[in-house]
Amino acid sequence: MPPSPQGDERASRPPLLEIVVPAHNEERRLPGGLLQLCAKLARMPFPTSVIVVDNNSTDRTAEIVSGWPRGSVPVRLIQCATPGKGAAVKAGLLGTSAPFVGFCDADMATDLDAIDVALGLLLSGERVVIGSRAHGGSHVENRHSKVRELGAFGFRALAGALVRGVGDTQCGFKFFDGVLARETAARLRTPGFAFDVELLARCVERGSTVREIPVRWHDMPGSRFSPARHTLGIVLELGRIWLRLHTRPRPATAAHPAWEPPLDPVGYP
Ligand SMILES: Nc1nc2c(ncn2[C@@H]2O[C@H](COP(=O)(O)OP(=O)(O)O)[C@@H](O)[C@H]2O)c(=O)[nH]1
Ligand SMILES: [Mg+2]
Repeated sequence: MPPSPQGDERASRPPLLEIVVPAHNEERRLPGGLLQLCAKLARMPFPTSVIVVDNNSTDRTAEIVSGWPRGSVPVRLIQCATPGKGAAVKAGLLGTSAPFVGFCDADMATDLDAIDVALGLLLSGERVVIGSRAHGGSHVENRHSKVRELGAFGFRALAGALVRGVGDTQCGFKFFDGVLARETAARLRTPGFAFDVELLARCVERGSTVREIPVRWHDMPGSRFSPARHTLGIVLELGRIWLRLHTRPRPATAAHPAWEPPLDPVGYP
């Protein structure tokens, strides 16, 4: 279908909301996911755009994005040389410029209606709004194996010690004030699946609260996550996050401004 003149006009305006989709070898799930996301964003009454971040996929992921038809929601591709979902989300967030940004998974496991709630909260002053399968109002359809469930239980216990008070750090559906997201992404060092923990911990470190919202979440087949391949890496990542957060100087917050040396009246002209 050719792009409509209104679509062209809207797509040429700077987006108010930009959404990052990390994607690795997603030729099967990405087309359906992008269709859903673009349809949802096209119904929003302001310009939006999508950034898909690929890590040298060996399938048609990149081609699908570069050949995505022009419409009212521009979709662009970023290639990230560093492997891992965390590295991809970091590259995507750093490629944004909108006042509000977020990320979601290519499989759209989280029902996209939650974008309306997230954006409403950001507009009313919240700076970090995340989908939470632990929220009492969430509807979660989970088909994970018992092994993955057990791993998730252990992960939550460790992650809870790093970002206190957050019930679900791992739902792939997070929205932010754009400036905060770009500042924290610039400091993000975790390349793999545990990156959400570091990202949230850094937002909290900068004085932001994390608002969890209910989601409708369906486990989708075709996950890139393998308990056998990824568990050890994730535990190591959590250990490194702990070290980074507890052994480096903390950034200044409004409550704890950075110490600055007093002006030296003698050396000052
Ligand atoms: N760019 C990139 N995306 C990744 C990588 N690993 C996972 N993803 C993406 O992260 C999202 C969540 O992955 P998924 O396999 O659904 O994990 P699960 O929902 O936790 O089982 C999907 O969009 C994946 O394509 C990676 O190494 N690079
Ligand atoms: Mg998934």
